[in-house]
Order: sequence, then structure tokens, then C-alpha cells
Amino acid sequence: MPADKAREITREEIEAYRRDGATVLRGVIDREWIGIMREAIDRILSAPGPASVEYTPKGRSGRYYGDFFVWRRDEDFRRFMAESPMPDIARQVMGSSLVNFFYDQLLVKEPQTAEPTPWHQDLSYWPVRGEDIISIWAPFDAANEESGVVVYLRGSHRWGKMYAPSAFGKNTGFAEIYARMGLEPVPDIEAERDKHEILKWELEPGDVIIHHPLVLHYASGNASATGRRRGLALRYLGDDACYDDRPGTFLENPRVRALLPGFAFRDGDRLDGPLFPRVWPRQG
Ligand SMILES: O=C(O)CCC(=O)C(=O)O
Repeated sequence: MPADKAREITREEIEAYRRDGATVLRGVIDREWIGIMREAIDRILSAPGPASVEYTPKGRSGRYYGDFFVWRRDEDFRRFMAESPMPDIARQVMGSSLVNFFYDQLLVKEPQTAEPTPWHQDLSYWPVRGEDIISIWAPFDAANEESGVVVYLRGSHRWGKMYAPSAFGKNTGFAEIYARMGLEPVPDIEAERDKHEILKWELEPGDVIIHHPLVLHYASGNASATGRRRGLALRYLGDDACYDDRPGTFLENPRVRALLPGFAFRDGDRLDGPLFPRVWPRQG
């Protein structure tokens, strides 16, 4: 049986997350889960889902693949978000007594993929609000500067700003939706990287990064000739998180909406039930 409980997340780790907007947790996923999820990810890559996006334009080298709510169609993804140590990590870091799963996002960059993940904050894409919202980013290959590990602008979650979402690829249908929000665009951080304090870690499978929904983050393409970069982000909602009915979020994308049949929440509702399962306290 792969592990379901997380080790204790230390006070220093939680303080670093709160202060900086992101921190690394080493060795929190065991080998059995890593094996299960590598196979599961490859299964998805060979049969892309209805809301998946190929961010690498046709004819270019590599492949940047994105997919959403994969747990809804793959049992191993479902087990990983609900039965691995991930919900226990989310609970400990948020200090929440209730945790619901928001969604998973698969982000794979095969060798020699030029496309970066642009600088962005997560919250502006999402129909949620609250403080108790966390992402856990887990790599299933070595992730480093060459292969495109996610990097963070330290403390940017505390700027009191929400920028417009940046579309990850052209012609994905998302850019037009995001334009409806009327928010100012993310500044050109790549152009002035040296003016900022960038947090970055080299990760091995088993390590994860936890990040705040308002921290600015970015990942380069995968410049490696042979090393893959399979990444999975899991998003959890804690005690004060609720549905936010504002315009322009990813719910307006018909392909995402189609993954959520019967979605009928009203502004302020807790996202709970079969579409956003409660994972803490553990069910069953
Ligand atoms: O994996 C990546 O390239 C980006 C990840 C990301 O933006 C996220 O998890 O929010």
C-alpha cells in the first residue's frame, strides 16, 4: 500500500510558505506513488482528455501538454488527490479542519520544449476566494532550471494585487475569456528578473512545492535533450474558501464547464459534493 499520511509539516516550513508564498517539502511522496503516477500520466498523454491543451504549436519540437480535472476520468489520479499524503499536507499547512479538492492540473513538458509557462498568479483564473487555498506542485521527473522547474517571486502574494490571467498558449480560447476581467496585465518580470528575488529549488520526484494562490510564478520550457518534466498541480480548498461568481474565470471555458455537469453553486457557497470532494477528514 502506498502511504496515505504525511509527515509532520514543521512550523518553519509553514512560516516560510506564509512569508514567501512558496516553499519546498522534501521527500513527501513515496516510490510506490511515484511509480503509479508516472504510469497514470503517460496513460493520459496517450489519450488526451476533452479539456486538454497542446500548448506547443504544431511543427515545433517537444510537447507542452496541459490537462484539467483529470481525477474525474482516471482512478489513479483520483486516489492520488484523495488517498495519498497530499490532503494531509494541505490540511496541515492551511490549518484547516475541512479540506475539499478543487482540481488537478497536469503540466507536462517533454524534452526540447521551448514554450515557457508565463508569469502568473493562480487565483485570477479561479472562481474561488479565501485565504485557505493551496497548490501542491509535484514533479514526477527531476525538475531543475534546465527542465523547467516552477520558480516564484518571493513575497508577491502579499503585494495586494490581482493581475489579469496570462493565457498559457495562443488559440486556446482562454485569452478572450480572461480579457473580460479588466485587470492590469502581469508586469514583464522576465525582462527585469534581476530586480526581483526569485525562489527556486531543484526537485527530485518525491519532493513538492507548496504555493499560495496569489504568488507570481513561472517555468521555463524544457531545454533538456532527454529529460522529461512531468508536473502535476493539486489545488485544495480549506476552511474559509468559497465559490466566487466573478466573470472571466476558467469556468467560462465551455470545455472546462463540460467537465463539471450539474455545477450549480452560488456566490459564497462552499465548493463541496461530488465535483469537489471532501478529502479531509478522510472519507470512508
Ligand atoms: O508546471 C508548470 O509549468 C506551471 C505550474 C503552475 O503554474 C501551477 O502549478 O500553478
